[in-house]
Formats: sequence, structure tokens, C-alpha cells
Amino acid sequence: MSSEVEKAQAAASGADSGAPTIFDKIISKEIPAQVIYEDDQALAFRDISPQGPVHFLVIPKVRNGLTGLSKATEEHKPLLGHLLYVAAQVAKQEGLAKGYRVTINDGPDGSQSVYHLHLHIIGGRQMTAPFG
Ligand code: DGP
Repeated sequence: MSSEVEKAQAAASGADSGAPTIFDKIISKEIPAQVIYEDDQALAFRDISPQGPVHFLVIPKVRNGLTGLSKATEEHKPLLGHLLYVAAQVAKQEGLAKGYRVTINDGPDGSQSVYHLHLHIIGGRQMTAPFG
């Protein structure tokens, strides 16, 4: 099993504990991050392990049960739309005029390692299809 898969499997076991995630600590400024956008609902910051020349994450500031996309309920719909809109605006701000990829990893099979909903936006290089 690759270390990435092991990490994802281990992270899933504490997913619903309600304990603060690393992203909660970024929101509260307890740990530093390169924040590139912030509003009352969302935060965008550079990924610590970039998979392209540009790689940032968009997260909700209040998790409200949204540990991952699969936990989304009717009440989360406006927030989900807002996060996608923020992703597009920040991608523009980052100069990704030729396109980019938006990814949400969900659960152990999706290789999710942080249980606080987040969108990956990766750009500045040619993506391959279907993924890579
Ligand atoms: P995922 O596998 O979809 O759960 O991705 C989690 C991402 O979070 C991963 O690409 C690395 C990033 N990440 C984890 N810890 C930190 C951190 O402390 N700071 C920042 N900036 N990114 C982090």
C-alpha cells in the first residue's frame, strides 16, 4: 500500500470526531499558511505540497458537519456554490487563463487526508486525461 493510501485510510478513522483539523488551525491563524483570498465564508491558501505551478485549496471557514463532500445536505447548497465561485475567481486572480483542474477528494477511496471539505485548484501545467 502506498504511503498516500495509508495516510488516507488512517485519516478516515478520526473523520467524525469533531476535533479541530489542520485547516481549522489555518483559519484561526494558529498555524501559518499562504492565504491568497478570504471572505466571511471561505478561505483560499496555497497547498503545502503543490502538484503544479499553482495549487491552492478553497475551504469553508465553518465546517458545520462538512467533513467531506459526501456529508453535504440541502443546507450546504449555497455554501457549496460559493466555494466553487471563489475557486473560479481566485483562479482568475492567479492568472490561470488557459484553464485548471478542480478536484475534491472524498473518503478513504478518494484519498482524502484532511476531513474538512476542500477544493483543490491546480493549474499552470498541462493536465492529462482522465487524471494525472
Ligand atoms: P486531500 O488529500 O484531498 O485531503 O488533500 C489535503 C491537502 O492538504 C494536501 O494536498 C496537502 C494539504 N495540506 C495538508 N496539511 C497542510 C498544511 O498544514 N498547510 C497547507 N498549506 N496545506 C496542507
